[in-house]
Amino acid sequence: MIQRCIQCDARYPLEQVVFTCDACGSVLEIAVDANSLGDVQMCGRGVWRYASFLPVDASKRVSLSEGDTGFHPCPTLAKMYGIDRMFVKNEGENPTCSFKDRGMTVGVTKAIEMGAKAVACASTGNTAASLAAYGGRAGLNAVVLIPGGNVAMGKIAQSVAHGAQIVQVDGNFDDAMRVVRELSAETGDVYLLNSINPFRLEGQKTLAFEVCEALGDAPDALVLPMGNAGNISAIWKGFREFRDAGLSTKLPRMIGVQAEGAAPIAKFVNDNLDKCYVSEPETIATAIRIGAPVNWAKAVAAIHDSHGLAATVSDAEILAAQRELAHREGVFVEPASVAPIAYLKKHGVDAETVVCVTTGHGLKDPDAILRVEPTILHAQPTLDSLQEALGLR
Ligand code: AN7
Repeated sequence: MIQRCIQCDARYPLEQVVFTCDACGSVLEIAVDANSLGDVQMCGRGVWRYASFLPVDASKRVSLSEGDTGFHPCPTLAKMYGIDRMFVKNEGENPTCSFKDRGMTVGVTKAIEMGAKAVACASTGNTAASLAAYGGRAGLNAVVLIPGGNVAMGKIAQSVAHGAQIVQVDGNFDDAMRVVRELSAETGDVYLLNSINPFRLEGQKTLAFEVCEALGDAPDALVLPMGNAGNISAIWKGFREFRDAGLSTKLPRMIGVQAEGAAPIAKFVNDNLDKCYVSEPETIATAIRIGAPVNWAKAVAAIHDSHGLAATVSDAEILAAQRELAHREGVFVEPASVAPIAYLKKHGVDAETVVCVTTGHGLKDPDAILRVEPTILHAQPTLDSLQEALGLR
């Protein structure tokens, strides 16, 4: 395995700390020749089951048993939306309740291999919570930069609990991202663990492997939210590697969904913009309130190569779908995570088997669900009063 520039194919050894190509400035990926993996050994469960596909020493892993998340059939919603077979891969069932843990277990293991003293990220909340947990466990100082306001309460609570140094930056996520990149470039000891780090994305690709194993092959379509677009890139890479290793036969269409007010990739793909960027991104789905996605080039390639698409949904559609998924299927996820469901509710999909990736737990952001005043009945502690409150008499 080696690090490779996705644009100009320049190569860098795995031991080199480098996030963008010295030659052309584009992002890097880990080149894995899955054809040559031979008989792949898959033992145990979760991310490390797929250690043969990962570019770090599994015996030194920093792990909290990430991956192996719930894979839930959604027959009620499938029927409502006119879809043959619909599943939710619920990444809220990871240790810190988001998909970031898949990447962080590999990324922090890499940080230890590289002798880092500290790990850092800019984050809309979930990366920070995950970095704080894994960094703390590994004995590293964790530095998390969050945008001013608009970070969900549960995520901040996690970063506090895990003992991170939390810096609120006067600006949005994109500003925080720029300055944390400057910090890690300046200070060799601070290892950057945003999704511009290709090692982190290697962990995230294992979601594709789990889905293939659960279904016996890849689905026809995979729908997921996009922010920095690391996850769609990672998962698409995973599907290709599993197929190249002879472990699956199909590839899914990759459907990336953004919130209307923060949709640089959907606009870039659908409206032929010359730059993948929106200023002042705004959405209730604060996790994906991102205007300058660092992995846009990888995501655009994934959408193009898979014959997929990039779409948008409104905040109102997100909130409606959030309740519908929780109510009808018992799966409560945060607003960003439900963008794929909102998309399917609105448009359906021309595919037999569809998998939605719900990326983070609903309790991360209790304020979002409680924006609409909940109906809470009141009763005296007597049977009469209870029956009356419930309208049973
Ligand atoms: C719940 O934590 O960017 O497209 O800083 O928390 O891979 O960026 C979070 C992103 C989707 C988008 N769903 O994933 C961060 C951060 C949830 C998220 C995304 C995020 P990418």
